[in-house]
Amino acid sequence: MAETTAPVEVAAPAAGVEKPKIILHWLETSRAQRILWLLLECKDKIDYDIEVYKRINMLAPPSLKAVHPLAKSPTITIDVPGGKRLAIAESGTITEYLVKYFAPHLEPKQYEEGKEGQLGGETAEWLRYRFYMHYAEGSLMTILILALVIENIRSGPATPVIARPITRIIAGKVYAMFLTKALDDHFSYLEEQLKTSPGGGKYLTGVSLTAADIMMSFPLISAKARNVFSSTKYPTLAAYTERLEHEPVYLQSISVIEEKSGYAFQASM
Ligand SMILES: N[C@@H](CCC(=O)N[C@@H](CS)C(=O)NCC(=O)O)C(=O)O
Repeated sequence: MAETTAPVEVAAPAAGVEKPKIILHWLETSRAQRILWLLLECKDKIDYDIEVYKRINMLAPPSLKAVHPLAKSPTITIDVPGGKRLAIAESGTITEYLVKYFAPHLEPKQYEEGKEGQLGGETAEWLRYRFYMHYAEGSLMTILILALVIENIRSGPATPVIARPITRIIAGKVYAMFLTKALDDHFSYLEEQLKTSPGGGKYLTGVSLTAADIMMSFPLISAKARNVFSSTKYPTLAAYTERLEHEPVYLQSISVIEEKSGYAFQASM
C-alpha cells in the first residue's frame, strides 16, 4: 500500500523532465468528478490516469481499501521521483495539494500589495478561497447528506411501503424542527455571497474561477439535480450552479469519464 502520511514536498517538473504520474481513484457517481475536473486543469504538468470503481450496494468496493485504508473516493496516488508513491484522500487535501504544485493559477493572490505575511493583510478573494475550500465538505455537504438520509428514511428503497405513513411524519418533523431552516440559512448565505463577490465577479471568490469553486461544484450541482434549492428563491445561486455546469473543463471531465467508465454521467451524492 502507498504511504498515507502527510504529503511530502515534490518539486514541479522542469521542462523536458518526466511528468509526475497521478492516478485518480474514481468511484461512480461520487465527489471524485471534481478532482477529475482539477486534473484536467493541471494536465500540462502531469500525466494522469483514472481507475474506475463500481459501487457495491452503494458502497465502495473492497479493492479501494488497498489504495487507502478509508476506502473513500476521491483518493489520488502520485508516483514521485525516487520511486515513492503517495496516497492522498479527502477532496480538500487533494485540491490544495494539486493547486500548490500544478495549478497555482487556481488560487487567488494571498496578500494585498505591501501586506505580505501580515495578520489581516489577506485579500478578500483569498479569504473566501480558504473558507470555501473547507466549507464545501465541512458544512455544506454535511447538511446535504443529512437531508438525503432523511429523504431516504421518508420514502427511500430501504423504507418498507407499509412504514411510510410513519416515516413521512418523522421526516416532516425533522424538516420542521431543523432542516428547512438550516438549508435556508446556507442557501441564503451563498446567494448573498455571490451578490457581493469581490470585484463584482460571478464566482464565489471573485472574477475568476478558482479551485474553491471546483470544490463547491459537487454539492451545488448535485443539490440542483435533486431540487434541494429553489431557483426562484435563490436565482443567483441557481445561475452560478448552472455556470459551473457549463464550464468547458467540467464538461470535458464528463466526456473523459463517460468514455473511460462506459457509464452515463450522473451528478448525485
Ligand atoms: N469528505 C470526503 C468524503 C469522501 C466520501 O465519502 N466519498 C464517497 C463517495 S461521494 C465514498 O467514497 N463513498 C463510498 C463508501 O463510503 O463506501 C471527501 O470529500 O473526499
